[in-house]
Amino acid sequence: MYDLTVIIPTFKEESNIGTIIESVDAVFSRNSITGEILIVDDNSPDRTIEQVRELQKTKPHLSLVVRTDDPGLSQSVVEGFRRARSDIFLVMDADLSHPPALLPVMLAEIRAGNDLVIGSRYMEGGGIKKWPLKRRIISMGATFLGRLLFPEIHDPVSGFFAVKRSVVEHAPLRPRGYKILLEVLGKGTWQKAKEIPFEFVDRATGSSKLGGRTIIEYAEQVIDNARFSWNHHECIVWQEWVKLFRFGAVGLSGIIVNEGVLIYLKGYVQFSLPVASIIAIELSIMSNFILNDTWTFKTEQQHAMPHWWQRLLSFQVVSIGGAAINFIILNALAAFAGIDYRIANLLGILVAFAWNFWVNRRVTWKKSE
Ligand SMILES: Nc1nc2c(ncn2[C@@H]2O[C@H](COP(=O)(O)OP(=O)(O)OP(=O)(O)O)[C@@H](O)[C@H]2O)c(=O)[nH]1
Ligand SMILES: [Mg+2]
Repeated sequence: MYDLTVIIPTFKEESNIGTIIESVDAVFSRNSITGEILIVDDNSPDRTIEQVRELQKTKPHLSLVVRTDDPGLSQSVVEGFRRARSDIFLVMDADLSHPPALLPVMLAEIRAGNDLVIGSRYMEGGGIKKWPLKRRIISMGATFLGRLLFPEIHDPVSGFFAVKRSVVEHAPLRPRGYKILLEVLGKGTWQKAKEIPFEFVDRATGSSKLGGRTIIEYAEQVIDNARFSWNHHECIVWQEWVKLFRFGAVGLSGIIVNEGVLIYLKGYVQFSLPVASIIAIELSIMSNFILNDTWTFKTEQQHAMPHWWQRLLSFQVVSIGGAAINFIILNALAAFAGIDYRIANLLGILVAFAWNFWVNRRVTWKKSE
Protein backbone atom coordinates (compact mmCIF):
# COMPACT_ATOMS: atom_id res chain seq x y z
CA MET A 1 0.00 0.00 0.00
CA TYR A 2 1.25 3.48 -0.82
CA ASP A 3 1.61 6.42 1.61
CA LEU A 4 -0.11 8.70 -0.85
CA THR A 5 -1.19 9.04 -4.46
CA VAL A 6 -0.14 12.09 -6.43
CA ILE A 7 -2.87 12.60 -9.01
CA ILE A 8 -1.83 14.63 -12.03
CA PRO A 9 -4.48 15.40 -14.66
CA THR A 10 -2.94 16.00 -18.05
CA PHE A 11 -3.92 17.17 -21.46
CA LYS A 12 -1.21 17.82 -24.04
CA GLU A 13 1.65 18.10 -21.59
CA GLU A 14 4.41 16.41 -23.61
CA SER A 15 6.85 19.18 -22.77
CA ASN A 16 6.25 18.95 -19.01
CA ILE A 17 5.26 15.39 -18.17
CA GLY A 18 8.77 13.94 -17.93
CA THR A 19 10.02 16.75 -15.70
CA ILE A 20 7.06 16.67 -13.30
CA ILE A 21 7.25 12.89 -12.86
CA GLU A 22 10.99 13.01 -12.22
CA SER A 23 10.67 15.89 -9.73
CA VAL A 24 7.88 14.19 -7.79
CA ASP A 25 9.93 11.01 -7.77
CA ALA A 26 12.97 12.87 -6.47
CA VAL A 27 10.90 14.32 -3.64
CA PHE A 28 9.62 10.82 -2.83
CA SER A 29 13.08 9.35 -2.48
CA ARG A 30 14.57 12.32 -0.65
CA ASN A 31 11.81 12.07 1.97
CA SER A 32 11.44 8.29 2.06
CA ILE A 33 7.86 8.47 0.85
CA THR A 34 6.38 5.36 -0.73
CA GLY A 35 4.19 7.22 -3.15
CA GLU A 36 2.17 6.41 -6.21
CA ILE A 37 2.05 8.76 -9.19
CA LEU A 38 -1.20 8.58 -11.10
CA ILE A 39 -1.43 10.36 -14.43
CA VAL A 40 -5.00 10.84 -15.65
CA ASP A 41 -4.88 11.86 -19.28
CA ASP A 42 -7.74 12.83 -21.56
CA ASN A 43 -6.31 10.97 -24.53
CA SER A 44 -3.85 13.69 -25.48
CA PRO A 45 -3.08 13.78 -29.19
CA ASP A 46 0.57 14.67 -28.54
CA ARG A 47 3.28 12.45 -27.04
CA THR A 48 2.17 12.70 -23.39
CA ILE A 49 0.86 9.13 -23.20
CA GLU A 50 3.89 7.57 -24.93
CA GLN A 51 6.21 9.37 -22.55
CA VAL A 52 4.36 8.08 -19.50
CA ARG A 53 4.36 4.54 -20.90
CA GLU A 54 8.10 4.80 -21.49
CA LEU A 55 8.72 5.93 -17.88
CA GLN A 56 6.47 3.17 -16.54
CA LYS A 57 9.06 0.63 -17.69
CA THR A 58 11.39 1.74 -14.89
CA LYS A 59 8.82 3.07 -12.40
CA PRO A 60 6.41 0.47 -11.05
CA HIS A 61 4.68 3.10 -8.91
CA LEU A 62 3.74 5.18 -11.95
CA SER A 63 0.20 4.53 -13.16
CA LEU A 64 -1.63 5.88 -16.17
CA VAL A 65 -5.32 6.21 -16.89
CA VAL A 66 -6.29 7.26 -20.38
CA ARG A 67 -9.84 8.54 -20.55
CA THR A 68 -11.75 8.58 -23.79
CA ASP A 69 -15.10 10.10 -22.95
CA ASP A 70 -16.45 13.08 -21.01
CA PRO A 71 -13.15 14.97 -21.11
CA GLY A 72 -12.44 17.54 -18.42
CA LEU A 73 -9.99 18.46 -15.72
CA SER A 74 -12.36 17.89 -12.77
CA GLN A 75 -13.71 14.65 -14.19
CA SER A 76 -10.15 13.42 -14.56
CA VAL A 77 -9.29 14.24 -10.96
CA VAL A 78 -12.38 12.38 -9.72
CA GLU A 79 -11.40 9.42 -11.89
CA GLY A 80 -8.04 9.65 -10.13
CA PHE A 81 -9.78 9.46 -6.73
CA ARG A 82 -11.40 6.22 -7.89
CA ARG A 83 -8.23 4.66 -9.22
CA ALA A 84 -5.84 5.70 -6.47
CA ARG A 85 -4.34 2.89 -4.39
CA SER A 86 -3.74 4.76 -1.13
CA ASP A 87 -5.75 6.67 1.45
CA ILE A 88 -4.26 10.11 0.85
CA PHE A 89 -4.71 11.89 -2.47
CA LEU A 90 -2.67 14.86 -3.60
CA VAL A 91 -3.75 16.72 -6.72
CA MET A 92 -1.33 18.88 -8.70
CA ASP A 93 -0.88 20.29 -12.20
CA ALA A 94 1.57 18.86 -14.68
CA ASP A 95 2.96 22.19 -15.81
CA LEU A 96 5.29 22.76 -12.82
CA SER A 97 3.10 25.57 -11.46
CA HIS A 98 2.83 23.69 -8.17
CA PRO A 99 6.10 23.08 -6.32
CA PRO A 100 6.67 19.34 -5.66
CA ALA A 101 8.85 20.36 -2.71
CA LEU A 102 5.66 21.00 -0.73
CA LEU A 103 4.47 17.39 -1.01
CA PRO A 104 6.09 16.17 2.23
CA VAL A 105 4.71 19.18 4.12
CA MET A 106 1.19 18.55 2.85
CA LEU A 107 1.47 14.85 3.62
CA ALA A 108 2.65 15.63 7.15
CA GLU A 109 -0.30 17.99 7.69
CA ILE A 110 -2.75 15.29 6.62
CA ARG A 111 -1.07 12.85 8.95
CA ALA A 112 -1.30 15.46 11.71
CA GLY A 113 -5.08 15.23 11.51
CA ASN A 114 -6.19 17.61 8.78
CA ASP A 115 -8.78 16.27 6.36
CA LEU A 116 -7.77 18.70 3.66
CA VAL A 117 -4.55 20.58 3.00
CA ILE A 118 -4.66 23.34 0.43
CA GLY A 119 -1.74 24.94 -1.36
CA SER A 120 -2.83 28.55 -1.17
CA ARG A 121 -1.89 31.43 -3.46
CA TYR A 122 -3.96 34.00 -1.64
CA MET A 123 -2.52 34.11 1.84
CA GLU A 124 0.55 35.61 3.39
CA GLY A 125 3.62 33.98 1.91
CA GLY A 126 1.75 32.85 -1.20
CA GLY A 127 1.45 34.51 -4.57
CA ILE A 128 1.38 34.27 -8.31
CA LYS A 129 4.36 34.97 -10.50
CA LYS A 130 4.11 36.43 -13.99
CA TRP A 131 0.40 36.42 -14.63
CA PRO A 132 -1.18 38.86 -17.06
CA LEU A 133 -3.69 41.29 -15.51
CA LYS A 134 -6.65 39.58 -17.20
CA ARG A 135 -5.88 36.23 -15.59
CA ARG A 136 -5.40 37.86 -12.22
CA ILE A 137 -8.78 39.56 -12.42
CA ILE A 138 -10.60 36.38 -13.52
CA SER A 139 -8.90 34.39 -10.79
CA MET A 140 -9.70 36.97 -8.14
CA GLY A 141 -13.35 36.99 -9.22
CA ALA A 142 -13.51 33.19 -8.99
CA THR A 143 -11.83 33.26 -5.60
CA PHE A 144 -14.22 35.91 -4.33
CA LEU A 145 -17.25 33.82 -5.37
CA GLY A 146 -15.74 30.75 -3.78
CA ARG A 147 -15.11 32.59 -0.56
CA LEU A 148 -18.76 33.51 -0.30
CA LEU A 149 -19.25 29.80 0.26
CA PHE A 150 -16.11 29.20 2.31
CA PRO A 151 -15.16 32.42 4.08
CA GLU A 152 -12.46 30.70 6.08
CA ILE A 153 -10.56 29.41 3.07
CA HIS A 154 -8.27 31.91 1.36
CA ASP A 155 -7.92 29.95 -1.86
CA PRO A 156 -10.95 27.67 -2.38
CA VAL A 157 -10.20 27.27 -6.08
CA SER A 158 -6.59 26.16 -5.89
CA GLY A 159 -5.62 23.22 -8.09
CA PHE A 160 -3.04 22.08 -5.56
CA PHE A 161 -4.40 20.19 -2.57
CA ALA A 162 -4.22 17.01 -0.55
CA VAL A 163 -7.24 15.22 0.81
CA LYS A 164 -8.04 12.08 2.76
CA ARG A 165 -9.81 9.33 0.85
CA SER A 166 -12.66 9.42 3.39
CA VAL A 167 -13.47 13.03 2.48
CA VAL A 168 -14.36 12.26 -1.12
CA GLU A 169 -15.12 8.56 -1.07
CA HIS A 170 -18.87 8.88 -0.61
CA ALA A 171 -19.28 12.51 -1.63
CA PRO A 172 -21.87 13.19 -4.34
CA LEU A 173 -19.38 15.10 -6.48
CA ARG A 174 -20.57 16.55 -9.75
CA PRO A 175 -17.25 17.23 -11.41
CA ARG A 176 -17.11 19.73 -14.21
CA GLY A 177 -14.93 22.63 -15.21
CA TYR A 178 -11.66 23.52 -13.58
CA LYS A 179 -12.36 24.01 -9.90
CA ILE A 180 -12.54 20.55 -8.43
CA LEU A 181 -11.43 21.79 -5.02
CA LEU A 182 -14.61 23.85 -4.64
CA GLU A 183 -16.63 20.69 -5.26
CA VAL A 184 -14.61 18.76 -2.67
CA LEU A 185 -15.04 21.55 -0.12
CA GLY A 186 -18.74 21.84 -0.85
CA LYS A 187 -19.69 18.18 -0.88
CA GLY A 188 -16.90 16.31 0.85
CA THR A 189 -17.02 15.12 4.45
CA TRP A 190 -14.43 17.17 6.29
CA GLN A 191 -13.89 19.06 9.51
CA LYS A 192 -10.37 20.34 9.56
CA ALA A 193 -8.67 22.10 6.68
CA LYS A 194 -5.28 23.73 6.62
CA GLU A 195 -3.76 26.07 4.07
CA ILE A 196 -0.11 26.27 3.17
CA PRO A 197 1.11 29.25 1.17
CA PHE A 198 2.98 28.72 -2.07
CA GLU A 199 4.05 30.76 -5.03
CA PHE A 200 2.26 29.75 -8.22
CA VAL A 201 4.61 29.85 -11.19
CA ASP A 202 3.02 30.32 -14.61
CA ARG A 203 3.66 27.51 -17.06
CA ALA A 204 6.85 27.96 -19.04
CA THR A 205 5.88 25.57 -21.84
CA GLY A 206 2.80 23.94 -23.30
CA SER A 207 -0.51 25.65 -23.80
CA SER A 208 -3.30 26.82 -21.55
CA LYS A 209 -6.77 25.35 -21.94
CA LEU A 210 -8.67 27.99 -20.05
CA GLY A 211 -11.59 29.26 -22.14
CA GLY A 212 -14.80 31.28 -21.83
CA ARG A 213 -16.80 28.12 -21.11
CA THR A 214 -14.89 27.53 -17.89
CA ILE A 215 -16.26 30.77 -16.45
CA ILE A 216 -19.88 29.71 -17.10
CA GLU A 217 -19.23 26.24 -15.74
CA TYR A 218 -17.74 27.77 -12.64
CA ALA A 219 -20.74 29.99 -12.00
CA GLU A 220 -22.99 26.93 -12.32
CA GLN A 221 -20.80 25.06 -9.89
CA VAL A 222 -20.97 27.83 -7.28
CA ILE A 223 -24.77 27.89 -7.53
CA ASP A 224 -24.95 24.10 -7.34
CA ASN A 225 -22.80 24.04 -4.20
CA ALA A 226 -24.85 26.80 -2.58
CA ARG A 227 -27.99 24.75 -3.28
CA PHE A 228 -26.35 21.65 -1.91
CA SER A 229 -25.51 23.44 1.32
CA TRP A 230 -29.11 24.58 1.58
CA ASN A 231 -30.31 20.99 1.32
CA HIS A 232 -27.69 19.55 3.65
CA HIS A 233 -27.86 21.54 6.82
CA GLU A 234 -24.93 19.89 8.47
CA CYS A 235 -22.35 21.13 5.99
CA ILE A 236 -19.86 23.90 6.66
CA VAL A 237 -21.43 26.45 4.31
CA TRP A 238 -24.79 26.08 5.95
CA GLN A 239 -23.26 26.62 9.37
CA GLU A 240 -21.80 29.83 8.07
CA TRP A 241 -25.23 31.05 6.93
CA VAL A 242 -26.63 30.17 10.34
CA LYS A 243 -23.99 32.35 11.94
CA LEU A 244 -24.79 35.22 9.62
CA PHE A 245 -28.49 34.89 10.41
CA ARG A 246 -27.91 34.76 14.15
CA PHE A 247 -25.55 37.70 14.00
CA GLY A 248 -28.32 39.66 12.26
CA ALA A 249 -30.90 38.61 14.83
CA VAL A 250 -28.58 39.71 17.63
CA GLY A 251 -28.10 43.05 15.85
CA LEU A 252 -31.88 43.55 15.79
CA SER A 253 -32.12 42.74 19.48
CA GLY A 254 -29.43 45.37 20.06
CA ILE A 255 -31.65 48.00 18.49
CA ILE A 256 -34.35 47.16 21.02
CA VAL A 257 -31.90 47.36 23.94
CA ASN A 258 -30.49 50.64 22.63
CA GLU A 259 -33.92 52.23 22.13
CA GLY A 260 -35.29 50.88 25.43
CA VAL A 261 -32.37 52.13 27.51
CA LEU A 262 -32.45 55.50 25.77
CA ILE A 263 -36.15 55.97 26.44
CA TYR A 264 -35.69 54.93 30.07
CA LEU A 265 -32.67 57.12 30.80
CA LYS A 266 -33.85 60.18 28.91
CA GLY A 267 -37.54 59.95 29.69
CA TYR A 268 -37.60 58.59 33.23
CA VAL A 269 -34.18 59.19 34.80
CA GLN A 270 -33.89 62.51 32.93
CA PHE A 271 -30.28 62.12 31.84
CA SER A 272 -29.13 64.54 29.15
CA LEU A 273 -29.48 63.16 25.62
CA PRO A 274 -25.73 62.71 24.90
CA VAL A 275 -25.15 60.86 28.17
CA ALA A 276 -28.28 58.72 27.80
CA SER A 277 -27.36 57.89 24.23
CA ILE A 278 -23.77 56.89 25.03
CA ILE A 279 -24.96 54.56 27.79
CA ALA A 280 -27.67 53.13 25.54
CA ILE A 281 -25.21 52.47 22.72
CA GLU A 282 -22.68 50.93 25.07
CA LEU A 283 -25.23 48.66 26.72
CA SER A 284 -26.49 47.47 23.36
CA ILE A 285 -22.91 46.66 22.33
CA MET A 286 -22.52 44.68 25.55
CA SER A 287 -25.72 42.72 25.11
CA ASN A 288 -24.82 42.05 21.47
CA PHE A 289 -21.46 40.79 22.64
CA ILE A 290 -22.90 38.42 25.20
CA LEU A 291 -25.41 36.98 22.75
CA ASN A 292 -22.84 36.57 19.99
CA ASP A 293 -20.33 35.04 22.33
CA THR A 294 -22.72 32.52 23.83
CA TRP A 295 -25.01 31.87 20.88
CA THR A 296 -23.90 33.00 17.41
CA PHE A 297 -20.33 31.80 17.71
CA LYS A 298 -20.74 29.27 20.48
CA THR A 299 -19.60 26.44 18.21
CA GLU A 300 -16.17 28.03 17.86
CA GLN A 301 -14.56 26.09 20.65
CA GLN A 302 -10.96 27.16 20.49
CA HIS A 303 -10.88 30.86 19.91
CA ALA A 304 -7.80 32.61 18.68
CA MET A 305 -8.67 35.05 21.48
CA PRO A 306 -9.03 32.71 24.46
CA HIS A 307 -10.15 35.28 27.06
CA TRP A 308 -13.62 36.75 26.93
CA TRP A 309 -12.33 40.24 27.64
CA GLN A 310 -10.07 40.08 24.60
CA ARG A 311 -13.08 39.26 22.48
CA LEU A 312 -15.10 42.00 24.14
CA LEU A 313 -12.39 44.55 23.45
CA SER A 314 -12.11 43.43 19.85
CA PHE A 315 -15.90 43.49 19.41
CA GLN A 316 -16.02 46.95 20.91
CA VAL A 317 -13.41 48.32 18.51
CA VAL A 318 -15.08 46.68 15.51
CA SER A 319 -18.45 48.10 16.58
CA ILE A 320 -17.03 51.60 16.78
CA GLY A 321 -15.62 51.07 13.28
CA GLY A 322 -19.07 49.94 12.12
CA ALA A 323 -20.70 53.01 13.62
CA ALA A 324 -18.15 55.21 11.85
CA ILE A 325 -18.88 53.47 8.55
CA ASN A 326 -22.60 53.97 9.04
CA PHE A 327 -22.04 57.65 9.87
CA ILE A 328 -19.78 58.33 6.91
CA ILE A 329 -21.97 56.57 4.37
CA LEU A 330 -25.14 58.23 5.61
CA ASN A 331 -23.65 61.71 5.57
CA ALA A 332 -21.66 61.32 2.37
CA LEU A 333 -24.60 59.90 0.38
CA ALA A 334 -27.03 62.46 1.75
CA ALA A 335 -24.76 65.47 1.30
CA PHE A 336 -22.93 64.68 -1.94
CA ALA A 337 -25.13 62.22 -3.81
CA GLY A 338 -28.43 63.84 -2.86
CA ILE A 339 -29.85 60.52 -1.70
CA ASP A 340 -32.76 60.63 0.74
CA TYR A 341 -31.27 60.40 4.22
CA ARG A 342 -33.52 57.48 5.20
CA ILE A 343 -32.32 55.40 2.26
CA ALA A 344 -28.75 56.57 2.84
CA ASN A 345 -28.97 55.43 6.44
CA LEU A 346 -30.27 52.00 5.45
CA LEU A 347 -27.33 51.61 3.05
CA GLY A 348 -24.99 52.72 5.82
CA ILE A 349 -26.48 50.18 8.21
CA LEU A 350 -26.16 47.42 5.62
CA VAL A 351 -22.49 48.12 4.95
CA ALA A 352 -21.77 48.47 8.66
CA PHE A 353 -23.50 45.15 9.30
CA ALA A 354 -21.40 43.45 6.63
CA TRP A 355 -18.28 44.99 8.12
CA ASN A 356 -19.20 43.94 11.64
CA PHE A 357 -19.93 40.35 10.67
CA TRP A 358 -16.92 39.99 8.42
CA VAL A 359 -14.34 41.43 10.79
CA ASN A 360 -15.70 39.82 13.94
CA ARG A 361 -15.82 36.47 12.15
CA ARG A 362 -12.24 36.87 11.12
CA VAL A 363 -10.78 38.47 14.21
CA THR A 364 -12.92 38.35 17.35
CA TRP A 365 -14.31 34.84 16.97
CA LYS A 366 -11.65 33.43 14.73
CA LYS A 367 -10.84 29.81 15.37
CA SER A 368 -7.32 29.25 16.62
CA GLU A 369 -5.06 27.46 14.16
N1 LIG B 1 -7.16 15.20 -17.96
C1 LIG B 1 -7.28 16.50 -18.24
N2 LIG B 1 -6.35 17.36 -17.79
C2 LIG B 1 -6.48 18.67 -18.08
C3 LIG B 1 -7.55 19.18 -18.85
N3 LIG B 1 -7.39 20.52 -18.96
C4 LIG B 1 -6.27 20.83 -18.29
N4 LIG B 1 -5.72 19.72 -17.76
C5 LIG B 1 -4.52 19.60 -16.93
O1 LIG B 1 -4.80 20.23 -15.71
C6 LIG B 1 -3.68 20.96 -15.24
C7 LIG B 1 -4.05 22.44 -15.14
O2 LIG B 1 -4.36 22.92 -16.42
P1 LIG B 1 -3.75 24.28 -16.98
O3 LIG B 1 -4.08 24.37 -18.43
O4 LIG B 1 -2.32 24.37 -16.59
O5 LIG B 1 -4.62 25.33 -16.20
P2 LIG B 1 -4.12 26.67 -15.53
O6 LIG B 1 -2.93 26.40 -14.68
O7 LIG B 1 -5.31 27.26 -14.91
O8 LIG B 1 -3.72 27.55 -16.78
P3 LIG B 1 -2.29 27.68 -17.54
O9 LIG B 1 -1.22 27.14 -16.66
O10 LIG B 1 -2.14 29.09 -17.89
O11 LIG B 1 -2.42 26.81 -18.75
C8 LIG B 1 -2.56 20.66 -16.22
O12 LIG B 1 -1.84 19.57 -15.72
C9 LIG B 1 -3.31 20.29 -17.49
O13 LIG B 1 -2.59 19.42 -18.30
C10 LIG B 1 -8.52 18.25 -19.32
O14 LIG B 1 -9.49 18.59 -19.98
N5 LIG B 1 -8.34 16.94 -18.98
MG1 LIG C 1 -1.23 25.69 -15.34
